[in-house]
Amino acid sequence: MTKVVVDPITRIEGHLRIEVEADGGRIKNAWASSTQFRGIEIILEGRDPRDAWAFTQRICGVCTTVHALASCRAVEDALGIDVPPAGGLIRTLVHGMQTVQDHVIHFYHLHALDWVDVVSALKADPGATANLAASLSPWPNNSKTYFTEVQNRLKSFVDSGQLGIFANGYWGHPAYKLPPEANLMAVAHYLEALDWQRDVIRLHTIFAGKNPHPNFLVGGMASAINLDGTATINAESLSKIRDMITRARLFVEQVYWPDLLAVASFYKDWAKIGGGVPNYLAVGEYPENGNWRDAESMYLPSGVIFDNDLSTVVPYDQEKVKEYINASWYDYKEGDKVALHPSVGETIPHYTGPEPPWTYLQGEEKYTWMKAPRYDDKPMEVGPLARMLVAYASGHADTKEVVGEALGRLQVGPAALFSTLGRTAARGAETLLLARRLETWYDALVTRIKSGDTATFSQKRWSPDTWPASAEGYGFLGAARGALGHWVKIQDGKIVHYQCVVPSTWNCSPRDVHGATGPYEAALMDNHPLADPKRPLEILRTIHSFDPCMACGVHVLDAQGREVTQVRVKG
Ligand code: NFE
Ligand code: MG
Repeated sequence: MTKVVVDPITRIEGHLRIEVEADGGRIKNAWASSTQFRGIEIILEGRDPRDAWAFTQRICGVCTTVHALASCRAVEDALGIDVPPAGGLIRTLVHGMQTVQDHVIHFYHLHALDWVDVVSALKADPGATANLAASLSPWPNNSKTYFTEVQNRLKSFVDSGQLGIFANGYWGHPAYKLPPEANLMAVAHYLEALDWQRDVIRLHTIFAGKNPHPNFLVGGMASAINLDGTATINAESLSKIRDMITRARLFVEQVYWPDLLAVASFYKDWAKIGGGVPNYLAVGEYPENGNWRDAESMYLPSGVIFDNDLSTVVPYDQEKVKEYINASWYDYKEGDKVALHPSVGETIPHYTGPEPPWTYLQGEEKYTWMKAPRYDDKPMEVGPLARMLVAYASGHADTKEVVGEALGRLQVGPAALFSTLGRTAARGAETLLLARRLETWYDALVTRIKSGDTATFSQKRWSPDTWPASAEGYGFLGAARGALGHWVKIQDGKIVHYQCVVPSTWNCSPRDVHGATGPYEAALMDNHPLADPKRPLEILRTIHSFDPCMACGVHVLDAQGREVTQVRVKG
């Protein structure tokens, strides 16, 4: 057995350590550890619930809207606050564009280089690259001149001995399969996506003041609409929004989606690797009438799939969510073996591991700062794949069309979705659906505004005098990385209890009391190759396919700011 430690996993948000045991070119066992502790749930206690969104939003700088929205919903649920439709639709647009931007950044900047060899792109013929790109898409930038220019930029990086943002890749690894032209095309789009994402996310600055960390408001949005105003959302700013939405859709349709399918076609063996946990959970998202309480209005449905069975979607019930800590550096008052529902959840940090720098955490009973959320006592994968599977199995027409297109192009059946490649393809499919749907939501908002319905905020229950002495609420969100839940208790106008169960906590969860592994661990143990333990490219492929965010997942700071930066391989 060869023991391999990858710490930190790069091109993610936060601090993630992966340990595996491998034999004969396959991974036999895996442990996922989040190595940094924070404390957001604790610092919310005693605060005004109307401020909670701004604190929880700082959990993460990547999904910079999602905790704010989940928090607003939790407080609105507790206090019986309704959001006016125009305010709700603005939230849908803000969250929708967030997800589209986040998924595209993930593909090009966090994940593509697991599949795309930057150094090989130097060998590409720019004319042939232009022909390849033209065969895939009508995107106007795909000319020989353009690819020559990108290749020259890359050459100057390499000639200077500084690959810059492309330093430290496993270039030349035999698991890279793309021809040089496909590599050059993808690198060009990597660079182009940097400009694109900056432009389209300006939607947040118009609707919510800034990005990252746009402004939200319990009871609606702090965005006044007056078509004739100058400091409000007006006809001119709406037309800018419309342009951003079009730009978002065109890039996704003509660049991201064709690139993804083209790259995937060279890696079809990854449709049989890295599935792992066979259970999938989606909470539903994107209220099309602006009312998050209206399950019927959700563009993407909620539901749960067990054992890879796409014939049955079980309704989601938040009461069935519980968190274990038997393998996590926390205590529960009732001991280590129980699972607690988040409404009575406890955050009592208690580090019991060895003094860093660690040799191995495997073999320790507790090995991570992640708790282990379970649904009906089962580990669950959450995220775009879970959402696309739940939607597909529920007969959601748009999803069936787009996922069907991908399966047809790759000539694989739906079972191929339960894999590393399936996870990455599902994220692209979801991006395409949302990028197209943004226009529908924009039109719904404009129709409302034209009819004179411009209220974005409800003041009715703003004052604490109107609140009950005690209240309890649950807010959910179909966040970019998956199902997110916030649970709040309010007493005499103040927060007395707050818990977040977050997408990356689900996916990076450790073993539970039954010994069941979390999704990252299970995926690495599912028919998983590791050709060269010194260059663990395959581990990156599968872990990145989940789009990990440790900041979200632990949401709870290492006071000593420890840094652990080696990749260690022990024979
Ligand atoms: Ni920090 Fe976040 C949340 C996670 S969702 S990225 O919630 O996990 O995109
Ligand atoms: Mg939590």
